[in-house]
Amino acid sequence: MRQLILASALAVLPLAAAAQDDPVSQAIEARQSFYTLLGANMGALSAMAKGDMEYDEELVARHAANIEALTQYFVPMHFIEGSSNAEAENTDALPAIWENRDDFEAKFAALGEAAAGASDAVRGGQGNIGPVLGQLGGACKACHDDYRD
Ligand code: ASC
Repeated sequence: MRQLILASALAVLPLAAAAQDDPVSQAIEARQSFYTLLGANMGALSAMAKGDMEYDEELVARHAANIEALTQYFVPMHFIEGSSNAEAENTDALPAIWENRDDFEAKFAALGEAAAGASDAVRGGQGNIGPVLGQLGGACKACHDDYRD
């Protein structure tokens, strides 16, 4: 019985490995990891803007700097052929991305532009975070409205 269980477990290993090695799954994981990082830093800005977290100038500036750095990363290259939510599991990426590639990439570039200077802009007091969040959130939303399910 033990051998049987072990044999069965070993038999499914290649399947699990195949799923992880699949370029579509890898691309989806990569881009979602990127948005997780972006969201973690946005969340910290948001918590400080709302007063759920005490205003800490150095900490908020570091989070904003992370957002500036992350938005220079070219995440559109992880939106590979075959990885829309019409073709793949576990993704909200709409096929419209592949039909409007230039606009999708322009909207991502606009997020980078919205983030530029954020690490300085959030300094000087809690009240300075809100406008930065608004600018960033607007760029997030512009892309989500058209390209995320
Ligand atoms: C965020 C976050 C988003 C955007 C979006 C803006 O903080 O996690 O996805 O802003 O809500 O509309």
